[in-house]
Amino acid sequence: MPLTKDNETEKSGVRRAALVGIYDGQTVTSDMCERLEDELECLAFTAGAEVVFRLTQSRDAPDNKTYIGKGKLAELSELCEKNEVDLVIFDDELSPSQIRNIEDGLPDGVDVIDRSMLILDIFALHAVTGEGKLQVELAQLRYSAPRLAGHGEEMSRQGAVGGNPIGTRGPGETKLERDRRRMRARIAALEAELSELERTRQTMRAARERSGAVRVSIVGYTNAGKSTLLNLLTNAGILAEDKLFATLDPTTRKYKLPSGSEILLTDTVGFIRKLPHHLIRAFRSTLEEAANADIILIIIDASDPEYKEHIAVTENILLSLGAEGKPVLYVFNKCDLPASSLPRVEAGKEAVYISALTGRGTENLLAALERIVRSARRVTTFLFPSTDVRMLSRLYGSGGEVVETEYLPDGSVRVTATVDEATRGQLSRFIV
Ligand SMILES: Nc1nc2c(ncn2[C@@H]2O[C@H](COP(=O)(O)OP(=O)(O)OP(=O)(O)O)[C@@H](O)[C@H]2O)c(=O)[nH]1
Ligand SMILES: [Mg+2]
Repeated sequence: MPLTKDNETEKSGVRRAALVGIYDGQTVTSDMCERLEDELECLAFTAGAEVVFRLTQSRDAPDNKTYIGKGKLAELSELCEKNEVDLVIFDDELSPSQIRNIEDGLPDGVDVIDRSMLILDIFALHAVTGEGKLQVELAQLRYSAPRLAGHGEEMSRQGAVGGNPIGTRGPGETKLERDRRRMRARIAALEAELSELERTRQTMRAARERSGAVRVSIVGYTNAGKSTLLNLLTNAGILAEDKLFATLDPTTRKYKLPSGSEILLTDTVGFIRKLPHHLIRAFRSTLEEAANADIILIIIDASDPEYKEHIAVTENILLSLGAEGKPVLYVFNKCDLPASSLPRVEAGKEAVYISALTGRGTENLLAALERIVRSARRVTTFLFPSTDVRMLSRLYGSGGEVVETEYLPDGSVRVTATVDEATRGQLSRFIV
């Protein structure tokens, strides 16, 4: 992909990049734009590029043809020439025609990529497991399919002349058509392979659910410290580093809370603003697994001035994955670092303050978690033998929601309901 391309810069391994963004002055102020570009620079750095300069333009909306205005594009072209830049990164997803138009306005040999492509590149660099690699490849193909350049469309189609030669698409097919067909075939193959893997994972998930341990997922903005926290608690040995999207594959570890109850903690892929929808789609099953936990820990980098935006992005992605109504604990991390002010959450939400690096504050995190585990409701199936059917009233009286009731021929009753830990404890001998 672009950041490790075959030109002279490959010798040093680093491409010289420029960042381009626009801000409207209202939803995004120039101050905020600066910080958003810091984030883009981090992404570029993570992907192996060196940012030489940044260019921003204040305008209400992107230009249809060239994203930035014509004059600005000319300025960008000059700056690229002067600074020997060979890669320009735009902070938004560009349309295929915008990419072409911008490239036409820049010196030869300068590549244009957008934020989505940059994030896809990072995912491709960081994917480790087979499933992660397949998910990234699928997202990349879906992203590039509509962007395949139209070169060759004008090629002759002799083979197609005089009817439709069944099974001999070869000579009549342009290179573009062939590329598109291959892409479609590869996409279909990847989808099939991934759904097979997903089935295996569902079986494992079902086994975990039967184990009765409460599932707690650690989610949050990329680089917030999710993996560091799981490592701190469970010595999971996951790679945690100051790079964006260090983790792509979920890791689950058992953890015993001080009171003795066992939970399953899962660390998963991080979120970011404008996370390409192709990635969300390709990683949907991974993300849904995180969102489907019994309890969600949202980890936030408390030292980041954009922390509120990070919370909003995280909450929105969780909502889109169907996690509404789950118990959430907000965990402000990196409290060992200086922050401009003590970050807070809205009234009614619960927050703790920790440093996953030094371990400070973990006792508060665990105490809060214990409380939530005790009150968290979980879907549980009970089987009451005919002799104990009266115990049903205790279940109904617990305030949980009954999902399904089944009266079996032998007089026993099987009930699936969402119940809290206390009720689970009282009725534990009936749990299936
Ligand atoms: N100062 C400080 N640094 C921390 C703390 N927690 C994590 N870090 C650092 O922040 C960086 C990111 O940590 P990770 O645990 O990889 O973050 P993550 O949320 O798993 O990130 P992704 O997997 O990339 O989404 C690493 O360099 C950590 O050492 C903390 O409490 N204090
Ligand atoms: Mg991580």
